[in-house]
Amino acid sequence: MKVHNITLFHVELAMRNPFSTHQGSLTKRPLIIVKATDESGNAGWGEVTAFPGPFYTSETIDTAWHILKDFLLEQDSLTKLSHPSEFSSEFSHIQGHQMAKAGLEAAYWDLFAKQRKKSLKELLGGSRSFVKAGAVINLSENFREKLPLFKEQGYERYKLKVEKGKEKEAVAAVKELDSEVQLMIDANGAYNEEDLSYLASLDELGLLMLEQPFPAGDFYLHSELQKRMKTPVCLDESVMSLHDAKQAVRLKSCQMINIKISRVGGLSTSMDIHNYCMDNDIPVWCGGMVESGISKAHNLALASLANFTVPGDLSSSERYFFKDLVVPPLTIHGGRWKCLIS
Ligand code: OSB
Ligand code: MG
Repeated sequence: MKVHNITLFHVELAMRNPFSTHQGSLTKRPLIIVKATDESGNAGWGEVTAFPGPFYTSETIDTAWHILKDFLLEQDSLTKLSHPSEFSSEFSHIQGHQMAKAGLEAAYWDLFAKQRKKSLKELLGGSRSFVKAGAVINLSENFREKLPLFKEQGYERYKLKVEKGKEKEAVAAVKELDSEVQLMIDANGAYNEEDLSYLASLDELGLLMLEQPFPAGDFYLHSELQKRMKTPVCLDESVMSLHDAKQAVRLKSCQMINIKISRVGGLSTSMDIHNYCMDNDIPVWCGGMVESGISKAHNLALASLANFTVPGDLSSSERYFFKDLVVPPLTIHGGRWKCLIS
């Protein structure tokens, strides 16, 4: 594929409210935007969604800038790829830094789609005509206030971040508001071995799934919990590669996987994980990174693949930001995404 020039931009989006997890908080959203151009006037866009601090994974926006500038953009082979799917093996000698890689790879995929005059969805082989949306209610928000608001917008699945140990009372309070609601909890790795029995007792809540109860890297504890629990365990931070996904599935550490393009190092690996999970009867869904419309468009293309059977963390831009980078801002209609993917 022809790539003439790559430009990086630092941008910062103002957030309506802080986004808080057990690991840390986000009060404004710095991003690196990657633009890849060819000589015929085509431009492909990507976005690096690392956070300002290393609370979710070890990368930050500043480490990503450094890796992009001083390593990835210095590679001679950058202009010699014939297809964006060659990107991850070509740069596998650069260890880790999945988000820096994913942002650059995204610009390649987008440019390639534009050169072929295809949508990204078509290029990836997506089969859905719409994508179902879920919403996340984070630790700095009040679900009593947010749930009715999001219900009105049609979100079909709710993910709660709940203060450690308060899951049962939180779910009881949500069910009082709405007994039918499809609910899951994301613990962002807040628990440890002593909590196995408590976590197993959360089966009584009938959750859609329990996301990342133990820290990343611990496939053993997740597998112990999944043995004792009917509720599907879902992995997020633990899966940074296809290899991690294979370990998780083989060790029975989970029954679902949250795929974030940036966390796993790009769209190609996301598709590999999707395919591996489909062959092994593990449903997947698309995670979010409090990101701009550029990533969101890529997320939607990915989430149109067949095994994305659970609504993802795919909310409208206005949910987090006053202004999106993409105009008009990306918005759900009746709880579903139709724009930009067909
Ligand atoms: O665990 O998925 C997570 C945001 C920051 C850190 C971790 C997570 C999240 C989200 C974002 O849940 C969800 C979204 O973008 O809507
Ligand atoms: Mg998560």
